[in-house]
Amino acid sequence: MSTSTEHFGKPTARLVATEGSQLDALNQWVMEVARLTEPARIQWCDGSDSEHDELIELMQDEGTLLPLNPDTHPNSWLHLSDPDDVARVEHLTFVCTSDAETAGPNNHWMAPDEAHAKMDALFAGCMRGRTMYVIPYCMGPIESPLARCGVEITDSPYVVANMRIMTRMGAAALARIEREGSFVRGLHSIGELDPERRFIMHFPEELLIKSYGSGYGGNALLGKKCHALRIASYQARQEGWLAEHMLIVGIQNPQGETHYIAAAFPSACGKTNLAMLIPPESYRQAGWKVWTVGDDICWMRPGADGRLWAINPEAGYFGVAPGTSNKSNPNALASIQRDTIFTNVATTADRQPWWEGLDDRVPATDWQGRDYDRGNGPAAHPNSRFTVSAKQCPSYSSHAEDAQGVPISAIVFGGRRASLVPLVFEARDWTHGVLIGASMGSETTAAATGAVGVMRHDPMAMKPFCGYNFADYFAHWLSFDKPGAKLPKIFHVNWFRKGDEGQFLWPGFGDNLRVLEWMIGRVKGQAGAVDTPIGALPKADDLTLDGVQLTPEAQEKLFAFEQEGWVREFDGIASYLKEYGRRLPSALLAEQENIASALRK
Ligand code: SAT
Ligand code: MN
Repeated sequence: MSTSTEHFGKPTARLVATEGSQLDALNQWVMEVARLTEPARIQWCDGSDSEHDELIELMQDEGTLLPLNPDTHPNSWLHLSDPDDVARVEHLTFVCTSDAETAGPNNHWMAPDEAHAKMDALFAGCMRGRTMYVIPYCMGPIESPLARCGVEITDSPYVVANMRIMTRMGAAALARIEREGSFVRGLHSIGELDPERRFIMHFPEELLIKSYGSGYGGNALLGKKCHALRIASYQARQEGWLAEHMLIVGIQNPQGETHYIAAAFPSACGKTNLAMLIPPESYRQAGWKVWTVGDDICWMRPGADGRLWAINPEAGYFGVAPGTSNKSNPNALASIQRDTIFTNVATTADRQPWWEGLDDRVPATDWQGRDYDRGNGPAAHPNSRFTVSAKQCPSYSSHAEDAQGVPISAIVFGGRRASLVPLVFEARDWTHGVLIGASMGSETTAAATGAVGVMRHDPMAMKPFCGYNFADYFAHWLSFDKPGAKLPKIFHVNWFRKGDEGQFLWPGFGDNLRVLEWMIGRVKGQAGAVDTPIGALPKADDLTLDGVQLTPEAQEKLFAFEQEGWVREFDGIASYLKEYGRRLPSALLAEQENIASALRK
């Protein structure tokens, strides 16, 4: 394929479709969308360098992409969003299943007919004078049986440039679509970028997404949250696998064994940092190594050996910039020195990208392109991002592209909890682990619009992303515990516990490896722990802590089981789970009740 454009109305010479084939279906859909949106041109994207160069050129001419310093950051660009379009919009995100119960209390629901009518009215004529880009993409290594394909239609060249980094886009994906039974359709337009005319609609029964009025990552790069989590979680339930909001990291010990860990944390809670962790000096000297497989999404399914095998469906990182530094995440920083798209960061006087927490230089312009003025708030938007190919990460795992995925030894759940929740604890068994995931709470972050720092229930960090009723999702999780299964151990962590003065008690970042080491020790039956009603907790001396300075308060609180607080926590968990009514699996309720009564003893 080439990147030349075609005029709407002419037959699509681009694709030679045999009757009844997927490409035929794709062509028909593209034509249908073109009739609705009336673009001036249709461009089939092949993901080539020349196509990319043309798009970059075009966006520079339009002023939507600004060059950064080519000496310090070659091939890197800055995109500044509309100031009202800088995060996911959970209140405008819907799951449109024929029956409201299928979507569940965890989703906003709209009847499919009503949603289609609403969206089609917005899309009518919305691409007049614009180019309509058709992006065939594959989520996951192109040869992997776990991977799934989709096609996004968009009028945003910024979306095309990001999808090229975040997915396997172009000819190979199109060939796989031709081979396969189905693909996910995603229709996107930036529309007028008007928050009053903005909706992100999912039709899981039709494997279809319609997104209008936002150009921001999670709302517009439809392969990411819309496909790889909301639609994929729905498909995964039907097909017996899991689509999760998890990083995947490989921990190689000095004996050369690598254990892969999948960890779920809400957006902007450190998934990218944990996935790219640099071991503390003493660990490095002893021979520990950390390998990054993925930083946001994990698709896993049981293999023939009964273990869970996981792939990262993405090909790049859409990471939070603020706080990323040579100290917090040197691998991320090394990754983004070239060929990177920055969104809503600040710049220095010599046009280098800059954000709070990077270093102590003073920026020249802020995320709205204004001269920097302290009085206007942070220079970089708190949810400013970098988009970069996974391959640029120095710790990128040589197994990240393995078609069968990597075997998972441990699953970790975690949130931001200033109080009560200890550094780490382990589930007694799978059912208990599922309850731990279902009971997760976390303080909200800038990744979604709305208040920051508010505690909310966020089961498995999937509250914004599960494409169906959480009650059915928990039942699906429980169903993996069957004869022959060799399931990973499940843990809960809290890197964000605070002391009485409001300071973080745990150093986090590289030192989190100490906790992962304990988990691997537990997996191998070697590390110690104390049983409590909430699970098995390490004592401070079950972890390797030489080299970290913990205050007496930290020593105490990070490893403490605070019975009274947990009684109250479990009351909260009980009322939260009751929202799911009779659909909630009885095994989960029984587990919750058993622990609640053990806590009262
Ligand atoms: O905006 S995204 O959904 O892509 C990133 C995130 O919030 O996790
Ligand atoms: Mn995420």
